Order: sequence, then C-alpha cells, then structure tokens
Amino acid sequence: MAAYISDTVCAPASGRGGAVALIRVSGPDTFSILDRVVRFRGGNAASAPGYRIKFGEIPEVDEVLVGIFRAPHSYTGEDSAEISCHASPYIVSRILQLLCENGCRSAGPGEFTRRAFLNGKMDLAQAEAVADLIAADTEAAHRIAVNQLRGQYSLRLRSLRDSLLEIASLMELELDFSEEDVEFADRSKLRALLSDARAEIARLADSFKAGNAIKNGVPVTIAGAANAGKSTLLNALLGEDRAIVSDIPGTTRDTVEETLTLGGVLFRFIDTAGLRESSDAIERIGIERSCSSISKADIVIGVLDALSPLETVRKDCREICSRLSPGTDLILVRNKVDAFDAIPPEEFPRFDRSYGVLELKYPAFGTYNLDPARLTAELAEYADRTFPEGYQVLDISARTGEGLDELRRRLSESRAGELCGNNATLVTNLRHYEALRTAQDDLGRVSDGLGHGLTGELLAEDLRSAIQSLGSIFGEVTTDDILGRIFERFCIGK
Ligand SMILES: Nc1nc2c(ncn2[C@@H]2O[C@H](COP(=O)(O)OP(=O)(O)OP(=O)(O)O)[C@@H](O)[C@H]2O)c(=O)[nH]1
Ligand SMILES: [Mg+2]
Repeated sequence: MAAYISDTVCAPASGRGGAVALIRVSGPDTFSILDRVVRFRGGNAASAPGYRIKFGEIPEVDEVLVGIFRAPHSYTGEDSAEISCHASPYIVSRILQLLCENGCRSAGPGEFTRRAFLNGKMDLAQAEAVADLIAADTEAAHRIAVNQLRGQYSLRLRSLRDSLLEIASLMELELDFSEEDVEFADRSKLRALLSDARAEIARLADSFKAGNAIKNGVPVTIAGAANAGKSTLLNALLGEDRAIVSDIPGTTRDTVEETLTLGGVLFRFIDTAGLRESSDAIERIGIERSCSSISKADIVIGVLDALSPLETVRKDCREICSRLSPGTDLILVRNKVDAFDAIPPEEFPRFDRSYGVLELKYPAFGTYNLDPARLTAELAEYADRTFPEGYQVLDISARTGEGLDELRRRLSESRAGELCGNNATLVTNLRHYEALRTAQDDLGRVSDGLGHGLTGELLAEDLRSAIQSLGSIFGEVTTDDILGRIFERFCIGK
C-alpha cells in the first residue's frame, strides 16, 4: 500500500465546458513538480505555506492560480495542489502532459479519494459517499450522501459493531473458563444484546429498499382499466407529452417510465397497459407487464374512469387491488371529473333521484352521483379491502389538472415518499446491504445456537464473522481487490 501512494498523481477535476478548469495534483513530489512546470510570481511552491493561492504562468500555455495544500491538511492527507486554468481542452491536456513529463502519473478513477481513505482522512463508507454526493440529483439523495460523508452513518454502524464486540467479550470470558464448567456470561444479558443488535441490523437492511428508491426513484405504477386516462395522467404529471394518448382502448402496450422530483424526492412513474381481457397476443404481454409492475411498485396510482358505471369501476378497482403486494401504498383516483361540467346544473337534482333517466340522456355520466366517500366505501366492500381511517378516492382531471396538486401531495406524504424524505439512516449502497445481510445471517445462527444451549466456543465463530462484515462497511479490513472495485466507479479527478 505504501508503494501505491509513494508517487504523485494528477488529473482534471472539472468536466468539459465552463470558463475555468481545475487540475488536481497530489503526492509527495507535488510542489517540486509544480516548481518545474509553473513560473510563480514571488517565491516557489515548495516554500509556500499551506492554504495559499499562488499566481503563476505556464510559459506559452496559460496563466494559472495554484491552491497549495500541505500534508496532512489536504483532502488526500498528502501534499497537494489545485491548478485553476482557462477551460480550453487544449490548455488542460497540455498542463497534464507537462505535469506527467515532470514526474506525475495520471490518476485512476477515484484515486484522490482512495488516497484520502488510505491516509485515514475518511473511512470507506465516507469515501463511497463522496461518489454518491457527486451523483446526487435530488435533495433526498444529497441529504443521505451528506449524512454518510459527515460520518453519522459510520458512527451508527460502529456502535452496532461495538455492541457485538461486547457480546463477543462476554462469550470469550465464558470460553476462558469453560474447563471449570462455569458460565460466566450471563446468557439473558447476551440474549438481550443480541436481539437489539439483530433488530437494528434488520432495520438498516430493510432501509435499503427506500435507500435504493432515493437513488433510482420511488417506483410509482400508474395502473387501471384501458382508456381510464393513465397516459394522460403521466403526461400531466410530467408536464410533457411523453406517452401516446388516444381514445382507443389499448393504446399503451408496453410500460413507459419517466422520473420526476416532487418535494425533494425522486419518483419513477411507470405508465402501464390498461388491464382488460384481450385477444391480441402483444397486448396480453403488455398487460402481464402491467401486473408485474403493480406488484413491484412502492406506490400504485389506481386510475378509475369517472365515466364508467359503478359496476365497471368496482371491477377495475378489484383488478388493481388483487395484484398489489403487501405494504404497497395505493392512491385511488377518479379521473375525468371535468367531463361532468358538460351536464347542465339544472339536471343535477333529477340526476340524483332518477339515475336511470339521466343515464339514458348522458350515457357517459358514470359514477358522478356518488360522492368520493361513498364511492370509497363501495370499492372497499367490493375489493374486499380495508382502507385507513379517512381514506378517500381522489377526484382528478388529468385533462384540466384539477386535483393534481393534491395527488402530488399524497405522493410526497405516502409511506415510501416519507421514508425517502426523512432523516433516518438509510442504506443506499449494495455492498453495505450485502454486508448487513451476511451479519444478519450470522447473528441468526448465534441466536439459534444460544437457544439450543451451544457453548460460547461454537457461537464465537459466527459472531466474529458478523463483526467482520460490519467492519467491512467502513473499511476496517479491506483488500486491494475490494478497494479496486469500489473506486473504479468513481470519476477521474475525485
Ligand atoms: N374528459 C377527460 N378525458 C380524459 C381525461 N384523461 C384522459 N382522457 C381521455 O381519455 C382517453 C384515453 O386516455 P389515455 O390517457 O390514452 O388512457 P389510458 O388509460 O392510457 O389508455 P390505455 O393506454 O389504452 O390503457 C383519451 O381520449 C383522453 O383524452 C380527463 O381528465 N378528462
Ligand atoms: Mg395509455
């Protein structure tokens, strides 16, 4: 490892475009190399104190500003510098070339952060958060990355690992004296500690779903009968004509996905093919996809057609409900309520009293005479579903935008939306998730073993493995191989 960081590396740290570009240099020879490449005005880099900006000229290339950072007070913990130059691709590549000709090596992806980790400036989870921070494109993703970068996340895992160490030491005590057949470790205390640790690990592992949703978008499936207005709703939410809309039932055949940020949380909307019996083979494949998308979503917007008669709407609702996975948030909307504006107000009294007469006159009047509370009760009964207290179908018009603000609010306030929006410690990284799952399995075995009265000796191995798994998250023990895999997904210059 020492050999790895004994050289000095350089890389561009800013993307293409803009007026000014940044080039980073880090390693023991940073200042001597700079003094060979840059003609500084007033003193050289080697004798400059840290946290200074020096002005200089790279002959025939550019005038530059160079930020000086002295070890250990730098991002990498090494002597390092940041060169600001004009952002011409020629200038940037010429400076990098000069730096390399004078002793630098081109840095690999994430090499600066890798050095920061190896020099003890941050732990591995924090290093990974650097990449997440750069990739964060919503407030929620940013918040999680910052939380992890500041070390709160690692702190939580460390304290969890410490409690496992306590369990291990209690067991080892028992081990040392096992010949005397004395159980020093108080097994009920062990059990309590273990069950706390397991609950915490389970919570963290479970949070991966939400953590992942923050990165990739909370999946929201828009489902319902053919022609209910699902694609119109998707377009209205996005504010663009993304999906094809037509009055021909069966217009959408394949799922259409698009992301949108609401209240700082990224949502991934999935418009689906309308649920109906179909003899068309392709449409049937699309409908299968709709069903699978409903079962995989965190949130389902069930679109009901206000112009359909109650019997049809009830059936449509049941179709959706029967495919929901447990724990999915269902937001039922009654779409096309604008269409009723066409019914003259003087007809309304008659409308309520003589349902059938009006149905003949306005064939498309659907469920309008039902207020949302009654409609909800009807649907609950038919779909054999209990809705939470105060739950009501939401009236909307995808065409006019009526009710959409309320729909957005309900999305943000849904369980999935809230989980992504609050400050809980969430796991967003697959590597961490896998380590937690390993620890979870190990501790499960320890717990079973305790139940069966196994000796500490037999339990210790699984416990040690769990401790190691947790430690691997913040990089207590790592190999070059693991580090290679982590940092290869970083960008150059970070
Ligand atoms: N009046 C009114 N018509 C609407 C509204 N939303 C959709 N429509 C109409 O309903 C018809 C079907 O709309 P789509 O958005 O294609 O319906 P869909 O649910 O995606 O249909 P499929 O893809 O076939 O399953 C179109 O003629 C839309 O213009 C609405 O809010 N009010
Ligand atoms: Mg459609």
